[in-house]
Amino acid sequence: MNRIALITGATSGIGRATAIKLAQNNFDIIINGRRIELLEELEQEIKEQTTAKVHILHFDVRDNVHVIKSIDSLPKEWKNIDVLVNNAGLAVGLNHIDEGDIDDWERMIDTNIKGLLYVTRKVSPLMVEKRRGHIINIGSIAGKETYENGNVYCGTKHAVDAISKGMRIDLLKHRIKVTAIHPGMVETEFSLVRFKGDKERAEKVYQGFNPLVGDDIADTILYVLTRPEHVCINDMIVMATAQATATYKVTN
Ligand code: NDP
Ligand code: 8X3
Repeated sequence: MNRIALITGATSGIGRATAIKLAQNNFDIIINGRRIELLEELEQEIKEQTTAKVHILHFDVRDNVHVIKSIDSLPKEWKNIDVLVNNAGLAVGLNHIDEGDIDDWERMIDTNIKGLLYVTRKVSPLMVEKRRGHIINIGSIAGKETYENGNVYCGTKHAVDAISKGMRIDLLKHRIKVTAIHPGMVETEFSLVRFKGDKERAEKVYQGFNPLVGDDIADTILYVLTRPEHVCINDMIVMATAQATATYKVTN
């Protein structure tokens, strides 16, 4: 029988690649994001390529009322969630702290910290009930190190790191695994969002550099999810070979 995985932020990048990877490897998939047309496209693609079942949950992780309603609306068989991938997240802006935009800060805090908490608060009791489950939080190298102009984004990802440790302790007695995966640079829509649609600036981030792609992280997630029942990978930093730290990388 297939396991069921709920992936937040599945319309693009790491989340999209993970949905496809898991669907190809004996998971039925609940996909989430705000762009409904991209969720429908992904559903179609997965159904054409695999035998996995797909269910769309269209909500904004920042809206707790909608998060609650969406999870409550799941048909009974889909409530049996085995895996939650808390992936939805973003960086907005890249400024010194004295020049930062408060709206950008709030979007990052609301999405990366509060959104992750809202979804976890609603899904984890379903796992506790059956004493089984695996939560994977997508942190970042920005949650392990802090770089110039990264201030609030780094803060949100440090919070994801700390919350992941707390979840692991609290959910231990229920035998629920918690894994935090911290990628270095991955070429996705991440920089386009960070630079508010400035394509040229976003492309420069990866110019001459050989970054990770979404599928590399999807592959890591599949590895983590296919360890024996008694093994939990707590924490992983995954970087491109061309990157050593948040700020130190080599170009071709
Ligand atoms: P993308 O921008 O390609 O994907 C982000 C996903 O998050 C999209 O599917 C987006 O969907 C979704 N999302 C954003 N805000 C919300 C929201 N409020 N509610 C629901 N879904 C939302 O970026 P990545 O794939 O790179 O990012 C995925 C995660 O990986 C993030 O948490 C990011 O911080 C982290 N990360 C990324 C790295 C990188 O270099 N790319 C490195 C380290 C970590 P939609 O717009 O349709 O809602
Ligand atoms: C994304 C990677 O280095 O831009 O989390 O913060 S970085």
